[in-house]
Amino acid sequence: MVPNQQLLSKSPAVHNWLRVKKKFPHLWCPGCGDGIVLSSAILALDSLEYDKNDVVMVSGIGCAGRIPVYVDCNTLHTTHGRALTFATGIKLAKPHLKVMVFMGDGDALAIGGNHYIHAARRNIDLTVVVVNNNIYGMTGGQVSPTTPLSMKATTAIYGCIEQPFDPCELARSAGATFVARSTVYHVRHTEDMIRKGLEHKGFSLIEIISNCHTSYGRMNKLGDHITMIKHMRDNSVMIGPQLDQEKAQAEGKYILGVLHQDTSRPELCELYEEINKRGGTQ
Ligand SMILES: Cc1ncc(C[n+]2csc(CCOP(=O)(O)OP(=O)(O)O)c2C)c(N)n1
Ligand code: SF4
Repeated sequence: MVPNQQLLSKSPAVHNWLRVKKKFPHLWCPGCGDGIVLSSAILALDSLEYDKNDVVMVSGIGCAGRIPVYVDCNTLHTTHGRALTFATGIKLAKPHLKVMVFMGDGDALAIGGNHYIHAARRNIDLTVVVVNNNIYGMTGGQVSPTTPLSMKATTAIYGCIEQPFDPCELARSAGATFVARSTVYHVRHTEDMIRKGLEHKGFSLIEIISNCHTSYGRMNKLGDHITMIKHMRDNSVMIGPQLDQEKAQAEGKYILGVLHQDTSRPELCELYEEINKRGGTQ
């Protein structure tokens, strides 16, 4: 596919950060939220004026795991569920690098669930974006740890009977020091949450609610991508002192914004550097 020159000329960030000639066309279904997450991440990086050579994007497998493939920086496309282990190694070896991780909900919380809680517990300085579409998108719609109760999947044809995880609550209770949520409807807000995550020193989790209309939407008769994204618009509330969180949760609203930030805990690479400086002495 010949890149759309008109589109490119309008957005310098696209010129700067995408592997336009090598990797396109992308493999996502038209209307998939993954493209919005990709552009928001690029705009966040661009606005912070990071040098591409200092940025690393790591992912596992899945539709969301394809996000780094299209970005012109250091990228590592690893095995399903293991992105955080590779990212941890990179960050410990080269702490000056800005390491981002992109995962789907299955990748992050099912096969990768163990790594998720331990990376958060360690408070290592990674910016972790979990694209939550409530399903295994790439493999055709199996149930994931975020599939809501009673919703259908190819492996839950009568409706899901398992209690789902809240990725933000899980990360926070495991020790993440920055936790935020947005949706692919809230494009600028998504960019802002990613930017704030990048600026935070420590384990940052940004959950982006996204649409998989092809699998999850079709199986649950949720309509096309536009209908699903409008549903996010109509069912989201911003966190703030006025918000009755319990009520919002009971009404099934998505609570968006920075849900948790703690700047008091030391970051893992800094502690590791201190030990190295002491050379093993007490
Ligand atoms: C070890 C291993 N197990 C299973 C798979 C098959 N597989 C590929 S992607 C995927 C799930 C993808 O779902 P998710 O992580 O939620 O991402 P999405 O595609 O929805 O973005 C699975 C099970 C695999 N590639 N490797
Ligand atoms: S299968 Fe779902 S998650 Fe994957 S590209 Fe299509 S819409 Fe997106």
